[in-house]
Amino acid sequence: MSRTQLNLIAAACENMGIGINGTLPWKLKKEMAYFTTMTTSVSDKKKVNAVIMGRRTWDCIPIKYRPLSNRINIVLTHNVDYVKKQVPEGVIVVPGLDEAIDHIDSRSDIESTWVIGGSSIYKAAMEHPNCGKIYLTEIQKSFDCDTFFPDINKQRFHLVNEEEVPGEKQSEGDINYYYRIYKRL
Ligand code: FOL
Repeated sequence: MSRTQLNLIAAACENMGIGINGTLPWKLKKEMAYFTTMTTSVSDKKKVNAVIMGRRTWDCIPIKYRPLSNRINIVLTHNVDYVKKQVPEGVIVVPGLDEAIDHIDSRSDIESTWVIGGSSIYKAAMEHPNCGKIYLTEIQKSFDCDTFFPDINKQRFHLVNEEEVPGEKQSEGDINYYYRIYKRL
């Protein structure tokens, strides 16, 4: 029996866009700091968190920031042998979500697991029995996007108010957003 719970984290705009031309459509410094804090924070100082991402999301992270520091980086690709040669030592390369979960289950030093995109990985994670919560930043503006966050099935996921994230409207420049959490029923 797998003990790994998948938490999704994403920022999406009004049209549910999450990316354009292999990058983020916006530059939101505090929102990115929230991503870093949420994916890095542990309650047991002896442990670390894991981040699971698709190969294109790996490519979208600036070279100076990858692998994402203080987190176990797991990259999903159908081309494991090729991608393994392209990423630094220590990065885990696996063909799918189930293999990523098996890897995490096999070790005792991982506290929580964050699925950080993109579209197809979010969709697979949302449909996976191990899916727990979705941490979605809802940006109150439309951006030109070519990749989108998959539909959240509101029958299976409901909006919750958790103490762990600020509930009030956030603002950076002329952009407003909210930190939302959806929990699986
Ligand atoms: N979730 C949320 N809430 N916001 C995001 O921007 C986001 N982005 C991704 C996945 N989930 C998200 C995927 N894209 C970095 C860059 C792109 C990216 C994810 C992470 C990155 O470079 N992160 C660094 C900090 C960079 C900085 O401070 O500018 C890190 O250490 O986390």
